[in-house]
Amino acid sequence: MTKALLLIDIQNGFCPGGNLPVAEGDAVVPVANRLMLSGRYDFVVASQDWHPANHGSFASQHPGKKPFEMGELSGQPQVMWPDHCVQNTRDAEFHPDLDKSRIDHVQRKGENPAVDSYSAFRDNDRSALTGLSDYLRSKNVTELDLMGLATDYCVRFSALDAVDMLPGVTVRLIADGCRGIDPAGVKQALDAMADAGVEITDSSRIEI
Ligand code: VGL
Ligand code: ZN
Repeated sequence: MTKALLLIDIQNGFCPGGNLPVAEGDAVVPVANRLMLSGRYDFVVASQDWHPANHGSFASQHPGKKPFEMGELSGQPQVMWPDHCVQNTRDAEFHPDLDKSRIDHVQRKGENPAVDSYSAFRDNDRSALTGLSDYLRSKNVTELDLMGLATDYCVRFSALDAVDMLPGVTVRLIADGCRGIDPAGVKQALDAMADAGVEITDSSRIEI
């Protein structure tokens, strides 16, 4: 068995004080640190939302649009986000208390201004891959535990892609290591992940 931990977007931008703050987003940091230190994992991967300043998911790029309204990007429906996680800004950095020394691989995403990338595996239009599935396959990962921010967007899309793109790999969601943007969206996300075959668990029930 080869186990990997996938930490989704534990960045300043999604924590209190950031540009797209998730309520209690910083509460996932100690959970991540504890799991990384546990010795359970052979590999730790952290994804990083890494947008150019003109990213098309930003309301600022669409005259007349306000953050959190629906809009369009390259002809597809797109939530209009506040500017967030712009490359080389503090907002895009990992939370300062996250133990970076335990991260083996950083997977950046969301660099193409014309498409959003909630999933750490591929863009929302499913055309371009980030390379994460190849990385995990090259390490012969058989169990993938994931957690992070935000439950209803990047965690959800990453978990569903993990099931879809890594057949035979056991995918687990560590629920107490996640926080979401919208409570109704979080419930839908948990249902969708469970329906797809993701095991929903939490850090206290994970075998170290
Ligand atoms: C995310 C919205 C926009 C996330 C990223 O990490 O969940 N959400 N970009
Ligand atoms: Zn983003």
